[in-house]
Amino acid sequence: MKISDIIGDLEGQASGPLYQKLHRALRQAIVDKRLAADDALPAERDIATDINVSRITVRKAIQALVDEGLVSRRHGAGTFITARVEKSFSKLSSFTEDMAARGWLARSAWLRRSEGTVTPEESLVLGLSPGSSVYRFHRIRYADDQPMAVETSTVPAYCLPSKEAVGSSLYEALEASGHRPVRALQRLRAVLFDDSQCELLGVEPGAPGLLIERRGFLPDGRSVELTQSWYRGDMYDFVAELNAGAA
Ligand code: 16G
Repeated sequence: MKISDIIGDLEGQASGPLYQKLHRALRQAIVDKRLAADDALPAERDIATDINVSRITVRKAIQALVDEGLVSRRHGAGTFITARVEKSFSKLSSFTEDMAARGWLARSAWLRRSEGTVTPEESLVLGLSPGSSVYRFHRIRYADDQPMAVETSTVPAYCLPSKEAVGSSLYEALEASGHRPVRALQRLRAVLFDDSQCELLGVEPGAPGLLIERRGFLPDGRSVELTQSWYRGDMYDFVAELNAGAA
């Protein structure tokens, strides 16, 4: 594989240091799938000779892709386009933001969007009085055209002006109404998708999934979100930074 055939002429790129131009060009090639998941990048020195830049420039551009999780280095084997999404388990980000960080466009297909009364279980988890109104959102989440997850969220009705306020991003709508969660509790469990989930996600029957339950809180401690996310097990790696001594 010759990188010059894939990214074309760097001079045509917007201004900025050379390594940023190269980084942007490689990033675009990954987003457009001209460089596909699991493809190996040529060695640094070969890229440098091929496109006539220094090895330092190539190294810095690749490091920027590593930092974004778009490529990963496999010891002794080289640098590969990441096939799976590396998702931080300790960052309170939204699906839309996670996808945007990789240059992918998040979209959703609505399965259900409804208003109702809190169930006894939701009432306990969300700390809402029986009879309180909630909105429920049930969506298939896509990255570009790739189905990634199925999600069900319950949000107290006072947190949004209406259920239609949620367009493509729940967190965007919550932020706009001043109710974006600032803290969350999460638990993650391995599951096997049931038949209907497999159909929605376009995966083989019995494919593995990750069920992540998130309870999000407002600064004053009230619960704002109870979400169950079924993420495709073949698409996600969950990563977290651990510090010795931290509580
Ligand atoms: C993520 C969250 C989910 C949240 C959603 C909002 C995890 C495991 N789950 O999928 O709790 O409701 O993002 O995404 O991260 P949105 O703003 O794109 O609708």
